[in-house]
Amino acid sequence: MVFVYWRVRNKEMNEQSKFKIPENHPRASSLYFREKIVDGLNKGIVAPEGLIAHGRGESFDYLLGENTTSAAYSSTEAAVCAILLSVHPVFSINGNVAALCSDDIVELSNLVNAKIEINLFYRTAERERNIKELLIQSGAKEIYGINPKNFHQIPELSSERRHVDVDGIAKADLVLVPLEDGDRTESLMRLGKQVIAIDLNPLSRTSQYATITIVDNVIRTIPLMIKIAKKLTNVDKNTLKEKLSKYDNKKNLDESIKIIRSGYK
Ligand code: PTJ
Repeated sequence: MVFVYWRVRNKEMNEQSKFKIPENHPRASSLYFREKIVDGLNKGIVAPEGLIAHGRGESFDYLLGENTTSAAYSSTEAAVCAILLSVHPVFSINGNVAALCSDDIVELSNLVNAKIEINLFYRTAERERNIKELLIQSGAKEIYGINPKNFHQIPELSSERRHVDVDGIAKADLVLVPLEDGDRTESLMRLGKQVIAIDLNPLSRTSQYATITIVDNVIRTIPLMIKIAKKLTNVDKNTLKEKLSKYDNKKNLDESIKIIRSGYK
């Protein structure tokens, strides 16, 4: 099933690829997404530093076998349960995530009733506008985090990420932070919010501090979350709570680290 999904996806991406990287190339998917990131840079969506972040992600992905591990599957399922149980979920979107998977982000946000907020580390008004436009093209109705009149500051956070929307992250009880840098997760947790991180590096501060850490590539995680959400949206809350109660983030992180150290998938 997963194989069929990526065969179809690679065919589509081959058609869009400027360099027509062959679909049967062993790392075709990774190369298509590399092209998307560069395209995002050229369109003023990705920060130049985003290319370096992507390269760091690629190296961890390589060590994880460029596949969703069973540990990543469990954390993805737990994350969907937590989102469906939350009252005010918000997806925090940066340049890399927008360039890699804006359509999937919008589809998932609609499925689980989550708001989308743009929150940039290398914040510029121009990139915010470009990212907003891309998300609107992908079908988003409302985008938070870009109107300074609506800003609230996260205490103790000095980076540009401290400005959050009063109607978005400021009042969220759960924030999805795909591909995140540094110390924001700790601040959000101190404010009593649940944080779901998607980060290929299980050792990052974000991964270590989040409530639920998905050690996987965002390009695989968001489509998988969509698939799981479609199955779970009509499941009753007690069943979701029971599934979530069985999840242990520390154990799951240790499992991902073990996979990287051993070289097995
Ligand atoms: O768009 P902006 O201005 O908000 O900037 C975004 C970046 C990503 C440039 C910024 O947040 C940054 O510098 O991030 P870091 O500190 O490089 O951290 C990114 C983390 O995401 C690293 O731990 C990477 O291993 C991981 N990562 C990179 N690509 C992916 C990823 N995790 C999941 N999926 C990926 N595709």
